[in-house]
Amino acid sequence: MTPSTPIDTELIAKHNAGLEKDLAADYEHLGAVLARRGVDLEAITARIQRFAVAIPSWGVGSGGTRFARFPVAGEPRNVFEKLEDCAVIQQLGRATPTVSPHFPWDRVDDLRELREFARSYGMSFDAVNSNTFEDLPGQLSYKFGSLTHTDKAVREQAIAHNLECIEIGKQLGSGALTVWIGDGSNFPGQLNMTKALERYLESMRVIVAALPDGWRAFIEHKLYEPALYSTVIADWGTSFICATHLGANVQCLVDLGHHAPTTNIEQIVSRLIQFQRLGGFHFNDSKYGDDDLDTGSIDPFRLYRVFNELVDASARGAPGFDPAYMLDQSHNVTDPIESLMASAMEVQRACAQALLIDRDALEAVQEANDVMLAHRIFKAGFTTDVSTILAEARRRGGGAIDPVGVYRASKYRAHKTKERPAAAGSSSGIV
Ligand code: LRH
Ligand code: MN
Repeated sequence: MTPSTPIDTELIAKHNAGLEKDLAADYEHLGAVLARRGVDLEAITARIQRFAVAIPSWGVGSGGTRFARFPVAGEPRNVFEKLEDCAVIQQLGRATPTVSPHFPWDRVDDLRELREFARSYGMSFDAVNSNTFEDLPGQLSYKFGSLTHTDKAVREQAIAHNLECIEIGKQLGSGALTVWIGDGSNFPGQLNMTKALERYLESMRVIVAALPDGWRAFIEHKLYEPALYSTVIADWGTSFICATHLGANVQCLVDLGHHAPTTNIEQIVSRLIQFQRLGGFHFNDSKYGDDDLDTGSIDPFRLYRVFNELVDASARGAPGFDPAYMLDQSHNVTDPIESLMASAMEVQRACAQALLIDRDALEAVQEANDVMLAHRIFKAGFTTDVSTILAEARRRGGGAIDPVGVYRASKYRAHKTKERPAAAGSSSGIV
């Protein structure tokens, strides 16, 4: 069944036709440059064509802050409209074949219909995200926590929600559950921190025991927010300890924005790979806190350093290395579709650049403690413009050489603005 395409394929072909000649010339030139460095351009392009990062369903709506949210016109009002927008990102960018859903934000009555709807666009579902950080009418409150709440009834409610997310995920064809909880405290003395973690492990054991064969659970740590003094799962160490206690199918998810600004995240990644507990990523960028800015927009060199660890692990065949790549961003001032297309490209860019590192040469000078040469060989990938590789991978995949250009030419947002009159108080989830 040929997937339906939200954007007119003629428009993509016409737009590409105007860019193909220059792309071919640039690609050939880059091929010559890389060949002199002993790098096979075709091998890199093939790797990038296979590269995939999941779209967060909550990312196609506008995000905001506690001060305000400025919804983009034609914002999706339900998960079906979110999937339509995700299909645009995939059709033009060719790097995002899966969507990571969030419940209850994406709740529907007929999950089979939802799965079929995604499949009709050639898309499928990645890790499902549970939500025990917001209260629903008629439910016990998560004000003082969820899986770690002092009240057993609240913990059981949070556990039941995660079990429901697993059931939903099974019907959607997902293979993993991401558990992020905001549990913690705002005042010293408010919480017995040891008991809180004991309650967390007790609750997670029930959830992990319900995981179907082949499924994984991802523990997502976060330094602070919404808790502003202590957070139960605040850092990779706590996440790692819990994962080792809970089972081989429990791993750690690294959201780039969930660390203190000075944290060496690539070293955390190397540790989690070494001990086979790297479950996956929520890619985004940040300057201060959990800013959820577009990936690669603030510190692309940090993303490159992270991908150096990932490419090295894959090159050496690190045991158990199978990270799930997902974006997790909040688009407060841009068109979410443009931001997500650009962000998926930045993840691909970091991967392609890290693939250019001459790892044998790097290892030799590292062993010899030739610091300057080691840094230069390491950085050579980052200082190489791989835009041509990304564009050629999109072109070969039937996508757009210039996704944002085609998206704007399609007037998709204008069409959706007419089709989707803003529903008061509607939100894609995050705020
Ligand atoms: C928490 C988080 C988590 C999601 C939420 C939308 O900050 O990163 O991954 O559940 O954002
Ligand atoms: Mn996240």
